[in-house]
Amino acid sequence: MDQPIILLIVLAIVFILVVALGISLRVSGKRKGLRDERTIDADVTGELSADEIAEAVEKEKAEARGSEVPTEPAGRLVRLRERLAKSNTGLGRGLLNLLSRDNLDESTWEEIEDTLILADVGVEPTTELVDRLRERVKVLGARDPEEVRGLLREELITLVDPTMDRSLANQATGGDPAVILVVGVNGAGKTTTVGKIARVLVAEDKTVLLGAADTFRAAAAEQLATWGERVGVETVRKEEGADPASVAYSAVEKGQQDGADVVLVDTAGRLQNKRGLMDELGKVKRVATRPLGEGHDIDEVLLVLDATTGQNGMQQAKVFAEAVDITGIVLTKLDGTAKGGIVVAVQRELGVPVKLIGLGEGADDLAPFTAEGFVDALLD
Ligand SMILES: Nc1nc2c(ncn2[C@@H]2O[C@H](COP(=O)(O)OP(=O)(O)OP(=O)(O)O)[C@@H](O)[C@H]2O)c(=O)[nH]1
Ligand SMILES: [Mg+2]
Repeated sequence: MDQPIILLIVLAIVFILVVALGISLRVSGKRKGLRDERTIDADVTGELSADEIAEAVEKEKAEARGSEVPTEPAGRLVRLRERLAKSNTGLGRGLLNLLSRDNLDESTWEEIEDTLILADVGVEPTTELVDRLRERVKVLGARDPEEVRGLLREELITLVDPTMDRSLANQATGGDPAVILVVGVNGAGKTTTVGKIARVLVAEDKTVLLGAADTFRAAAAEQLATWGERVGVETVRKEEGADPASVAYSAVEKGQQDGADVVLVDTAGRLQNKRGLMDELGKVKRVATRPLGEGHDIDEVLLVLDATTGQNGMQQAKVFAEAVDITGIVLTKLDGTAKGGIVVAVQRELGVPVKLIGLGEGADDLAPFTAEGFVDALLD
């Protein structure tokens, strides 16, 4: 062979070797970079507990699904309590200021009554509370502000009633999903609340399905489906003007087939008169659980009530309560009002517990209601 050809072949082999070496160095450099990043992550986050690792895995999974990740429940409650405390300073602070006056005379007690009534507590519960508090302050001769605060706390908790069962139907029984119907006047926050509840349930590892039984306008089903996507759950919907009861039926049927834990049914609030409301909600309620057979009635009917609407809202709530048996109340927009007293009034009026409270428009702005937690937030 000619010498130049041999030289060319040698050069080509050297070239290939150099390129191969270059590629392998780059790859190992990238790997090292990744390793370094991971080490930094671990340094920043420190030791991860099993829960934190599980949460991180869930987060990645949810991100892969393209949906948002619910905040961890404990953190959410702390944040919500802060917000509730802020929004209700009017009531709690007002009462504490009045009670810490040197002289608790007749006019001071009247002012205490006025403060409670202005916060929508209702006349009857207010009178009860003030009478009991007056009696106890007198008997105990309590003058120390901390002592008086303690008495007020106890009496407020009694008024809100810590003995009520505020749990929510949240799991399948015998293969049947729990069915929750959400009702209330338009704008109260029904659709938002359905989204928020779904998110809490998803965070608890429950399988959830939404039913868009507000067929009054196409945008309603759209809004619900958007919440569904956000939270990572499916929405059963039909065309605008479809029979709401048939949507509820289909949602529950699918929920049962899919082995869902909970089916949440959103309804329309825009009903012209009481007769129409009774007919429609009554039918939705009856038909929804038909796929589950005899003996499985609806598990929960939640009435969503806007806390800022005061007496007017209470009147509307009564109409809904007459139309359909309510099992729990969701009081929304407590972030926008100092009138937290409506909790007491609405429970009295309807005889059912406030189970959840809405404290903002965000997906995590929903908290379970407890008498102690609520009163402590008022008095914070
Ligand atoms: N600040 C605040 N806003 C809320 C809360 N809950 C709902 N909203 C807002 O209230 C408005 C009405 O909420 P929706 O969920 O659409 O009310 P809806 O009852 O479904 O209304 P219709 O479908 O028209 O009957 C929206 O702008 C919500 O973001 C809450 O707890 N706090
Ligand atoms: Mg709606």
